[in-house]
Amino acid sequence: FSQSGYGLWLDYEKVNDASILSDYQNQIRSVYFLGESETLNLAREELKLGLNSLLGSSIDFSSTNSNNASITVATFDQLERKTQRKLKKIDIAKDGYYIGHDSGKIVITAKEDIGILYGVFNFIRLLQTQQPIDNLAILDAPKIDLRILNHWDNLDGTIERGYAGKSLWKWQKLPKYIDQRYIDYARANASIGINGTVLTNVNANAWVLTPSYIDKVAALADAFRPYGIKVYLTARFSAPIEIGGLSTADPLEAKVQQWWKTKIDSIYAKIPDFGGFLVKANSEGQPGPQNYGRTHVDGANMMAEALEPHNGVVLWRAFVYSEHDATDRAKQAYSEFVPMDGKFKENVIVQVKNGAIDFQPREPFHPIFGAMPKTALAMEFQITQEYLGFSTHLVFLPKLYEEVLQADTYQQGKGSLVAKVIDGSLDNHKISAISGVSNIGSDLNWTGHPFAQANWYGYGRLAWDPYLDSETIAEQWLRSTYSNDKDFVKPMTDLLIESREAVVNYMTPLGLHHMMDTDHHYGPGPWVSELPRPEWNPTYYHKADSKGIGFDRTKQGSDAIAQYADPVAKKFEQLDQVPENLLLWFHHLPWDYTLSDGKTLWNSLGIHYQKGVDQVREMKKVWEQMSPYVDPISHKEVSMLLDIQLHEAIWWKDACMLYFQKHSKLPFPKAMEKPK
Ligand code: GCW
Repeated sequence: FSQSGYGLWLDYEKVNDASILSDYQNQIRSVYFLGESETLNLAREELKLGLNSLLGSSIDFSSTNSNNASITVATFDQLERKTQRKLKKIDIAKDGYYIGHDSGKIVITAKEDIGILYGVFNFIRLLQTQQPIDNLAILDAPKIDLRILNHWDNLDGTIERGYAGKSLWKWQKLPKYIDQRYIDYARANASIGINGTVLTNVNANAWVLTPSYIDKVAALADAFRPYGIKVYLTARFSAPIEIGGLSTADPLEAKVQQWWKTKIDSIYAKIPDFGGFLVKANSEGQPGPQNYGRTHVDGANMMAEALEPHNGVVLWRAFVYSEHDATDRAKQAYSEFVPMDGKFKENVIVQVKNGAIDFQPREPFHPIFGAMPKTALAMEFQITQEYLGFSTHLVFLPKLYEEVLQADTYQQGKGSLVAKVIDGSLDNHKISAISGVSNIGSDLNWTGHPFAQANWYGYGRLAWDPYLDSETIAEQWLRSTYSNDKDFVKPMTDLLIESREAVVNYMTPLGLHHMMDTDHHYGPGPWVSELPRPEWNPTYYHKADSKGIGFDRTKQGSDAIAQYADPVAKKFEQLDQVPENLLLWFHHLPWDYTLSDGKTLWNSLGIHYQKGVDQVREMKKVWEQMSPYVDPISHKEVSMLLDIQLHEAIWWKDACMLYFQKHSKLPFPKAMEKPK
């Protein structure tokens, strides 16, 4: 499996460092594992597999003999019952676990079965990454309640913005045929703490809500349940018309409300722990409450009311922009949603993309974060690389996620981090959620690019703990997936971390955005200006002309900056304070504008494009050195992908600079390689 990458970060190869191995072998000889349940059985099997493979020996497992077992695994209650002693109270949060030492032996405990599974996976990770285990005291629990993948999978097996093959869901063979892949998928997700999956595209097909599909969804839910994963569906707002025979989907009509209620009850009859709905309404042509003169609140609350008795939630997306307002797309979601703060029911979570435009290589954080304190807000990240070179370019996205999560909204003073909005701690929300648009498909290696696995992994780790740093995540993934050798781990961690800035440099440096070519969003298209909706044209975003470049979002321009809290707005507004990497996001500046390092804007642009190209060249060089640590097939695979990435980084540089030169009429900076 290791050659194909199918085993992801869960290939438990034998520990290759002799002294670490013997240390582990000395400390782990037998396991006392208590309890029986579907989830606990999975945890037991996982631990067996992990220990036997990593230690290269057969470890004794018992559920009766606790004598001298080197590891005890049991829920807290079971532990107390069995040992007949009151244990020191450890405050383990829901879904959390504790790994520690008790009288010199290792204990893995949790309140709930799922916590045991998470604890086991994390214990295995310690061994995989060759951490010391002689003095453990790890109390860990997820900081976000709903840690969800969003699949943009269509019922015909295609995936919108999917670059790793077809959908995993074999609708035609369900419900009776349970593909082994569903199990492997659930296991991988559980290993990083993901606990929810939206099976279908937000551009939804109402058919998934018909009884025969619900049976299929129920079969998937049954397969995922032992791994602690709930299923969700996307609900097409006009479903009452399309599959219900009604003449309207007006959320204030009693018969529409009744239709949803009956529908939802029938889903819960088959799937008692169904998670709820994700809804894209009145966005990019999708139907919604506004078709009937109603608001997002009317629509979301109607569904929420029907889901409430079952503890289901509505994830209502805030990704809206209207063709009727051409001034600044970046302002629209905020303008529409912030006035609705406080009007949504408690089981509605408004799901907001990380930035106000659309999953660009770099965007400032979405101004909605922190600005709707009375509403639970979910983060929506894109794991699939729609605007970042598909599954062809190597880009480590946790670096991007971290930047957004760590951004300070200042909505309640310094320290009002986006992460605190999302985990609910800033505004004391009962429920918190995070979504990642999946990059998973039927490709043997799951994600198209072998390194795109790191983005799935990293998303999961940050969903569990949005305060983790991306370097730690990179290192853990590299160690678990490839090798613990320091000559591999160090340069490759640096490479992963750098890869994000590289893509920004060769695609959209200095705050440029949305310059990708039409529809497919692959490759440069800064010249595109004739699409029917103005905000689909790259020219709308960079506004290059003979005088200069950039989108003026200051008071003199669209004033989008005013949507941020004061200190942030001031920073973005002022040229001497705005971060240079967002300069042209917020300002329109002359070509000869001088940057802080004394270079002109024009020259700096060329230098950034060049830097992106150079960074990819460097990535290639580093990778070439890595062949001792990676199997030859995987090594070659990534080498070929990096070749394409380099070729395309040059394409981006040349295309953009040649196009901008038509406006600036200036010679290319010396440091830039001339287009061929
Ligand atoms: O990023 C854009 C994509 C669409 C997508 C939309 C959305 C699912 O180009 O493919 O539709 O956003 O997020 O709804």
